[in-house]
Amino acid sequence: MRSGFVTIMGRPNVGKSTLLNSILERKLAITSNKAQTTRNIIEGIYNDDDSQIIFIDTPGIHKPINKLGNILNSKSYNSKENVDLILFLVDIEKGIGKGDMFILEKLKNQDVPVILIMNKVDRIKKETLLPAINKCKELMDFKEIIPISALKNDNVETLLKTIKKYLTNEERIFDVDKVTNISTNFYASEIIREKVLRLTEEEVPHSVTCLIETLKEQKDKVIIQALIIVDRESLKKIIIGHQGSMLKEIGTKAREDLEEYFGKKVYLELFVKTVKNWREKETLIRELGLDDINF
Ligand SMILES: Nc1nc2c(ncn2[C@@H]2O[C@H](COP(=O)(O)OP(=O)(O)OP(=O)(O)O)[C@@H](O)[C@H]2O)c(=O)[nH]1
Ligand SMILES: [Mg+2]
Repeated sequence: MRSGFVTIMGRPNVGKSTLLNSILERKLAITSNKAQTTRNIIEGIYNDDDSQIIFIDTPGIHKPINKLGNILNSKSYNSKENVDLILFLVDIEKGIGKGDMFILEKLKNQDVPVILIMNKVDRIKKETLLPAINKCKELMDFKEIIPISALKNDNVETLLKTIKKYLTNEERIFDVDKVTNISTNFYASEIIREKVLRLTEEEVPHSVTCLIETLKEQKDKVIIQALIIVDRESLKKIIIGHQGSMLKEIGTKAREDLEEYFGKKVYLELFVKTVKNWREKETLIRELGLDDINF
């Protein structure tokens, strides 16, 4: 029996959360084609007969342009403390760029072993793979270089097998029925945020926050009231859409996912609210008696 903590790091949008979901064979972390989808450290626990691996999905590391960006980056950097292994993900289609190199420099000066994962191999021509791997060998002393497609679940089994070699604990750390550190309320709010990110166009930035006001789980149904908070009146308009059409679609798509998660009928009511600034947002969250988990 082997167990341990493994952090998944990399630039935004390289597929970290997709990989976590693929390994766990369930949707735990939300994903979208927009950068900075993940804002919190999300732990997902993988169990099989001879191992337990606690995966830590982190926000993509990027050049911060605001307070939120700084917070996200520090959450990610801190995730490499006390882990057995770092999975450094890159997007093989885009290639290794300045942003990846910036993170690499930080990974060089520490003791935790690093595996380079070249994700999105489904997007490249086969014959370009080997030269790409050879080029990466020069960048750093990676313990291994593994090409995968997180989306198509390609080579993920091999990756798992490799990870197991680096686990240092000899007993399970958590009960086998524990899957994650995130709460039901947080998951529900994330699903709504995912639909906002996926359904709206580029003009909706990542300042969108979703909060659960009430979540009542009953025997045969779940009743949820949630708040979508934005910092501009124009964004509110986009999210509501023509005659409420966008908000309706966000609600329908979120409800479908939540029904699958709860395994019962979900009644979901969404409200959109504009706040003038960061401070007003924090006050509103406090008034509602909610955690600041989405920041
Ligand atoms: N074609 C292809 N697309 C992928 C693959 N893995 C992830 N994607 C897509 O890449 C986009 C970003 O994926 P995420 O998992 O949200 O990326 P992330 O690294 O968690 O991003 P942040 O949370 O913003 O740091 C999504 O649209 C995914 O569907 C892959 O193996 N192949
Ligand atoms: Mg993510």
